Amino acid sequence: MNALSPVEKIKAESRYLRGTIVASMTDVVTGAIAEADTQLIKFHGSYQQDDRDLREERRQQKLEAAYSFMIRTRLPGGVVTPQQWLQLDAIATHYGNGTLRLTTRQAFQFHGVIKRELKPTLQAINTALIDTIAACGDVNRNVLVSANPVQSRAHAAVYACAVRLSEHLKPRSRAYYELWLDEQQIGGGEEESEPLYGATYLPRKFKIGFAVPPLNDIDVFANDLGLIAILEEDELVGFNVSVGGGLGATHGDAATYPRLGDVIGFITPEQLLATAKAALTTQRDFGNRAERKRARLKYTIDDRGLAWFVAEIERRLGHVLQPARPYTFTHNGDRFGWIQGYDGRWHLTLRIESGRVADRDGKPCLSGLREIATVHRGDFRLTANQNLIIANVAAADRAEIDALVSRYALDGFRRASPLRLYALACVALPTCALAMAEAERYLPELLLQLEALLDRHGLRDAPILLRISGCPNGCSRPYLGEIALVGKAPGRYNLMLGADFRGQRLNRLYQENITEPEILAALDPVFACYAGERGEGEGFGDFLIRAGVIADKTARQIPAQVLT
Ligand code: SRM
Ligand code: SF4
Repeated sequence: MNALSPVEKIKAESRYLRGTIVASMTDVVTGAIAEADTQLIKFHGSYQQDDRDLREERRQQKLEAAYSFMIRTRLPGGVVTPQQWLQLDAIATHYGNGTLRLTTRQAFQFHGVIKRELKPTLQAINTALIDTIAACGDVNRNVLVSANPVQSRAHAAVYACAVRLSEHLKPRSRAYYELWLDEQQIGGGEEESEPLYGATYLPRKFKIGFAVPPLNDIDVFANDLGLIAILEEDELVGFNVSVGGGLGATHGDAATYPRLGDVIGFITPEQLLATAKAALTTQRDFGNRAERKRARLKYTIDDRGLAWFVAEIERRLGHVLQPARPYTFTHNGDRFGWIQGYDGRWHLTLRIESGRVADRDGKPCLSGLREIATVHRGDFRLTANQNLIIANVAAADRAEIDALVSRYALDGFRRASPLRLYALACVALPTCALAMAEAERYLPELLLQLEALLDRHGLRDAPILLRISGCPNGCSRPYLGEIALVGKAPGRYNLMLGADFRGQRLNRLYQENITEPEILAALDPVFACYAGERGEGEGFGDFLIRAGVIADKTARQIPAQVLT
C-alpha cells in the first residue's frame, strides 16, 4: 500500500482538529500560522492566504508575504435573515476587505482578515448565529439546495431535509468551540470521538446538493452525492440519488478529470440520513488516502466500479435501492426578477456579478443591500450561481424594495444580456493560492468583448452559459459551461465548449492555452455557424454537438432511461 499523504498524519495527530492552533494564534512574530495548522484551520472554515498582487514586491523587499485569512460560512441552502445580513455586512466592513463574497455553494466568504482578528471575526459570525464549522476541510461541505425553496411546499420540505442532513453530518469535535468561542476544554480533548468521521475524517472534501426539478440551479451532478427531489402533485415523495460527481482536475494529469454523478436509484425522505451516511462512510473507508489528487469519491467509484459502490452502500443500508424515478431538468441558471411563491409571497432574484457584494466602480451594491436589509421583513437566499434572492416579500412591500433596487443600481439584471446574467467566475487572483490566471477580475472585460462579438452575429439575446475559472480545480463549475475558460497561465486559458444548459453534459477542450485575441478569433466562426444554422430554440452547446463542431466522444450524458 502507498504511504499516507502528509495531511493524513496532520489530521491523525491533531487531537480532533486542535493541532497547535492556540500557539499559532498567539505567535506575534508572524502573520502566518504553523504549516500543519494551515491544514487544520480549514475544518474551522478558514484558509490562510496571501495577497498575490503584493507577493513579488514583498519578496524583493525581504518582507513576509501579506498574510490574511479567508473565512467561509456553513449555511445549508444559503438562507439568512435581514438581521444576519446586516451583521455579516458589518463584519466584512470591520474585519474583512469591505466585501461579502457569495459563493457557488451558497455560502458567504470574507477575505483579508488578519491573524489577530481571526478569533474576534469568528466570534462575531457566531454572534449572528451562523458558524463556519466544516465549511472547508475533509468533511461534508455546505449542503446545496435549489434556490427559492419557498416557492412550493415541496421546496420547503427539501430545504428542511438539507438542514437536517447538514446537522447530521457535522463533525462532533468541540475544538471549534474551545479555540474560537472560549468553551472550556472537556478532558483535554482526548476523550472525544468522531463517531461518523473517525480521527482522520474523510480522505477529501465531500459535497452534497439537493435539486428540485425542473431546475438544476445547483448543478446536482457536480456533487459527490446529489439528491434529485421527486414530487407527486407538488408533494415530496423522495429523491433520486446521484453519486460520484466532482469537477477538479490538474492540467496535464490524465488521472484527474471532471466527472458527472451517476443516478443509482430512488430513496424515500425517511431513508435520506442513512443513505447519505452509507455513501459518506464508504468513501471514508475506501477513498484514496495516499494521493490527495485522487481522493474524491469519483475516483473511488471509477477505480472500484459503480456496481461495487452500489452494492457496498446497499450492504451498509441493509436494503436495495428502488429504481430511479423519471424527472426532467430544463435549466441550470437562476430565474431573475420577481416570482410569486405558492403562498402568495414574492421573491426577487438579483444578479450579483461573480457574487461580489461591494461598493465598487460606481455600483453601491453593498450599501444598497444594507439599506434593503434594514426594511426587508422576509429573508435573503443565496443561489448556487452566486446570485441573491430577496425572498418572502409581502405584495405590499414590493414597491419599496423595487425603489431601493433601482436607487442602488441593483437592477442590472433587467438590461443584461443572457450571457452576462448567467456568467460565473471563481475568485482566483489576488486571494486564491491556486490561481494560474485571472477570473473574477477579468470577467467584466471578457463580457464586454464577448458581447461585442455576439452583437456582430446578431446573437446578443442568445442564452449562452459562460463560466471562467483561474485554474482547473473548477470552482465556478466551468466544465458545465457551454463556453468555459480554464486558466493555464497569466492571460492564457483553455477554451472548453459544448456543455448543455441543464448541467447534464460536460464540455470538451476546444483550444488549449490561448490568449484573449485567440479566444475571440476561435469563437467568431463558431458564433457565425450558430447564428446561421441553429434550430428553433436550440441551445448553443447542443448545437455544437449536433453540428459536429465538438465531438461528443467523451462528454457523458445522464442515462436516457431516467429522463422523461
Ligand atoms: Fe473551490 C479550492 C474557492 C466552489 C473545487 N476553492 C478552493 C480554494 C479554497 C483555494 C485553495 O484551496 O487554496 C478557493 C478559495 C479562493 C478564494 O480566495 O476565496 C476556492 N470554491 C471556491 C469558491 C469561493 C468559488 C466561487 O467563486 O464561488 C466556491 C466556494 C464554495 C463554498 O462555499 O463551499 C468554490 N470549488 C467549488 C466548486 C463548485 C461546487 O462545489 O459546486 C468546485 C468543483 C466541484 C468539486 O468539488 O469537484 C470546487 N476548490 C475546488 C478544488 C478541486 C477539488 C477536487 O477534489 O478536485 C479545489 C482545490 C483543492 O481542494 O485542493 C478548490
Ligand atoms: Fe482558485 Fe482555481 Fe478555485 Fe478559481 S478554480 S477559486 S483559481 S482554486
